[in-house]
Amino acid sequence: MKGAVTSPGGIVLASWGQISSIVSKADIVLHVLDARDPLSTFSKKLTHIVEKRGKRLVIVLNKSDLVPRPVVEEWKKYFEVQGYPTVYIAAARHMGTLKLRRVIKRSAPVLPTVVAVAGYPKVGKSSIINALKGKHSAPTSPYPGSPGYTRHFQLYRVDKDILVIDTPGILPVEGDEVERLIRGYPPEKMNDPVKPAVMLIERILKENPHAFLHAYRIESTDPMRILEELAVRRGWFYRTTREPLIEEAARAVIRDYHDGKVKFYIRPPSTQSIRGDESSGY
Ligand SMILES: Nc1nc2c(ncn2[C@@H]2O[C@H](COP(=O)(O)OP(=O)(O)OP(=O)(O)O)[C@@H](O)[C@H]2O)c(=O)[nH]1
Ligand SMILES: [Mg+2]
Repeated sequence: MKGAVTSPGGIVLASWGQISSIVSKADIVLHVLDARDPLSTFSKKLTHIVEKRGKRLVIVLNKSDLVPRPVVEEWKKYFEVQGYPTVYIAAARHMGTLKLRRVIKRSAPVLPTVVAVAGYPKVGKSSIINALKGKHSAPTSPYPGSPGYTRHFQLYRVDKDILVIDTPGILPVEGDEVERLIRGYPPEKMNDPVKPAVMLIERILKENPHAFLHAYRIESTDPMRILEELAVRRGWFYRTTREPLIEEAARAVIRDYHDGKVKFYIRPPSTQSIRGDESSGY
């Protein structure tokens, strides 16, 4: 198997060579998406690899506890219309695991079956394995690169019929820029956390203009003002100039997004297709 790759932020990721090799070994691939923003965490390249090898792909919308039920139901329909069996779960709360187990067994060509879990960093791949197993076996962590994140491929037995392979995250180069930045760098190691935080704040405000009022009691809807006010409230100032330390506020916003403390979700587009053109680029 070819070696892993490292993100510019120093996070160990799965290479496409490794993913291809794991897909070849698996019967089913769970493509885990963040239910709050499924399209930004969807990898067309992964689905093409799975389809090319004739394996079954199941979309798993995780963190569905952070999204209203009717919205996650809409997303489920959205992906099913595109031909993907789809399940929504909240792995951290062990919700939806019976359903997921059922879909795995129904999709399996033979039992016992080998299932690979793949997706962007921090969508909850390892948490899903723990939820299926019913106990904490696969290490997990809250932020990209924080201790416990997945660096190696590892096989877990979930029950007598299901073996699951945990994988490090993937970050397609053609993928969403905000996600590549906030999932490719540990927040504390970002040289410029302000740019991704501003992009993230803009995306969040577009869907939920009250997100920062609810999260921080900040009324402004200007991204830089939000960062300044947050820094002031938390007492984060440059020692020399006493100006608000907006970099620290930017890191806090990114962490609070990962933690689900800033409330946000996207509704599915009504017509857009995610399948795209097979010949388009990779
Ligand atoms: N709210 C919520 N948080 C979740 C859920 N599932 C996982 N998380 C949290 O999301 C974070 C990331 O979970 P992991 O299982 O480590 O994610 P991963 O995809 O394996 O991450 P990498 O190994 O770094 O690629 C952890 O803090 C989990 O507690 C969920 O269903 N709801
Ligand atoms: Mg993991």
